[in-house]
Amino acid sequence: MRKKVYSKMTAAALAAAMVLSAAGCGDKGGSESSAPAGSGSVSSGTGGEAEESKESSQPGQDADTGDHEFSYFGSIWSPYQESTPIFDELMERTGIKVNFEWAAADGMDTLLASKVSSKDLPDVISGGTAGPAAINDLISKGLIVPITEYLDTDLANYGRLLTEEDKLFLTYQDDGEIYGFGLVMDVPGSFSAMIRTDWLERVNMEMPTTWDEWMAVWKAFKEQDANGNGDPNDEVPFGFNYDFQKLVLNIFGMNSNGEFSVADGEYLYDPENPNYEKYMDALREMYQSGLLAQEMITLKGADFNTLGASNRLGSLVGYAEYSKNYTVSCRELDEGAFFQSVVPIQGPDGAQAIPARSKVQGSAFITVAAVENGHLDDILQFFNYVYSDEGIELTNYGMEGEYHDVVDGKPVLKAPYNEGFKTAREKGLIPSTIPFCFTEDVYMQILTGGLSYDELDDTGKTFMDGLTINEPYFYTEPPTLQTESYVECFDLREQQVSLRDRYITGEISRDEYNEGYEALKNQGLSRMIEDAKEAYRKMAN
Ligand SMILES: [Ca+2]
Ligand SMILES: [Ca+2]
Repeated sequence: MRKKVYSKMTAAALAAAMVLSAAGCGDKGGSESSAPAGSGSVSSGTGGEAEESKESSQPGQDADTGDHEFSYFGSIWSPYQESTPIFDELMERTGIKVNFEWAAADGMDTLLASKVSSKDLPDVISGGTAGPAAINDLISKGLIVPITEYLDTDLANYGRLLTEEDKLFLTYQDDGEIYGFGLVMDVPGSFSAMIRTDWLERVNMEMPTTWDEWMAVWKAFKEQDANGNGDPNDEVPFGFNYDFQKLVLNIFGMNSNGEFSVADGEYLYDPENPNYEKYMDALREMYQSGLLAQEMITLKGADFNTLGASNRLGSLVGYAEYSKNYTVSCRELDEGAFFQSVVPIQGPDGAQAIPARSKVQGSAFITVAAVENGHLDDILQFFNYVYSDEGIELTNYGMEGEYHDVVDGKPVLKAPYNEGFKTAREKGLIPSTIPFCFTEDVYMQILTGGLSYDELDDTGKTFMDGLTINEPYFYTEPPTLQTESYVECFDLREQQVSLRDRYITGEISRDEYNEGYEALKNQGLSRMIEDAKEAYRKMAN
């Protein structure tokens, strides 16, 4: 489908069709929209006329002309606060009141579903770090307002931060529109490989660089008592979070997002990649030789952190900050413990890459209720300010004198705001619960507590190394293209993963994997693979 022409007028018309008619008052048509004062709310589906304005109108304020406000329903998590001096200052400066309603991340989806079913849509919905689970459904129902045209106009301060590639990443496949906006974080460093240098010393080996050298080191960790606790069999030579398969796929030449990579200009499902066999075979060999954790398939989230802190893991690829966190934890068991961040593991064919952190996230969405409530302009104006130079300074550095001083023309955070991300966030800085632009400069100020690299201790240095040494090896993850068949093939994709895992752990043979995979392709994966290629060609043209 071609790009929709979707002006504010058509958005209003759509809102009337989708929301008003559902609420049982759509047949008033033009007269309703020309005289909406005091009756703008459609939040009450069953209550009488008298109750209809209770939510959107403040006493004494005109719902359509005088008030500048909107409702914001968002996910919140520790250590973020529901109200902060930064939010207050944003509202003060823009003259727009944001009526926040927060939901704990695990209750968000249920609450949102109940709002949708009771036709009580908030003006803005935010899933926090990503869109809420139901967002694609809401978009397909026409309940979300595309922001594509505003990127050059009312939301130009956001638009200016996006490259064409970023826009591609945010585009909804079905209609070519951009709906979500959110965190912009231009800090590419995020993941790193790391290795216990104290283990290397104990097994008397040098820092590995080639694939063969890494394999030799892992075998030494396996065979010897590398952690020095008297038990030669409790070491896990290499680990990775099961959910971050991309961090291993790239060792074998697939610059993947975990499922797809772009190979020779074509968007390719990883199991179709000629390198995929090599990846599966290498992991199978490593698994069977005990170089990988035998509980590999369940190693994610907190379980992975437990392993990292257990003094049993010799090397890994994961978030750069693990090098600091795991070193600190392991030192409670072994004071010589040290995870040194290193450049990416070089694969058997010489591939050496690591994904950069995604720069943009589409996590917040404007609903058709905002248009109906007359709040669209306020929303665009508010967030356009958040992404302006002044707004970026405010959300990152707070108010001058209180949160930061200006030194040599540059904002410099004061203590305690520069002492850690948790403190900064608790006090309202870098508020990831709303869309904003997180600057690399403030990230580094908080990371280092205002110290220079040389002033950091070794745990700070290894973390910083993990963020900086990988720069020559970064690749941009391809987007996940939500084609119709991609969504429909959820179960088939899961079955492919299960086949892969059973091959790696030695439960099935190569022939059995191939047979199973062919069957999945016949059941629908083939179509998904072709649709994905086609969607990418269209998008990249
Ligand atoms: Ca061992
Ligand atoms: Ca041991």
